[in-house]
Amino acid sequence: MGNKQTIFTQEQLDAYQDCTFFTRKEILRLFHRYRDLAPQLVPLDYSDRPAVTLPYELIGSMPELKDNPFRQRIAEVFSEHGDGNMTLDDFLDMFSVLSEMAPRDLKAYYAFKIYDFNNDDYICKSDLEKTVNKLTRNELTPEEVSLVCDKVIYEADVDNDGKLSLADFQHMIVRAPDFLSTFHIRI
Ligand SMILES: [Ca+2]
Ligand SMILES: [Ca+2]
Repeated sequence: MGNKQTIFTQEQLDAYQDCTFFTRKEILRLFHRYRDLAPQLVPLDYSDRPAVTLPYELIGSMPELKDNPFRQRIAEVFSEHGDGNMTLDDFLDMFSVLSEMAPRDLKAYYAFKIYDFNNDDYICKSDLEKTVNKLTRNELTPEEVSLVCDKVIYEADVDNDGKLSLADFQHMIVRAPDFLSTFHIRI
């Protein structure tokens, strides 16, 4: 009997490599980060795809996320059921998009979803107010936040419907890259 430990099958590792920006080594390292959050829940053998989901509270307390004002939204957007609880696949997806290897357009796509707090596929003024409050860590007065949001919408709302579509948003972040600044995480 060999004593070589198998966490993933070769096919699983190939698939993870194909759908993330990670190397095999990084995928295995992230698996162990995930497992270390709850060793009693996460088996060391994933070859039969166990149906394990870790609660948001564990994910959001990771050092890479705990100071990120968007951590809960990030976890919600990447979790399969939108509740912030994550399978290993959700977890790998999340860190892949947040990694420095992910292209800006992909980050922008997810940033848009994260800032769309009410999930209606638009960033309206109230979504933007929540976003600006978090980005500025509540250091602006409500009046200042409102002014910033009006200005952003005025400049970015190309089709003039009073809210930002994904296309409006993609235009905007070319000029306001701060809106992507919380989406770079080195793990
Ligand atoms: Ca919205
Ligand atoms: Ca618009």
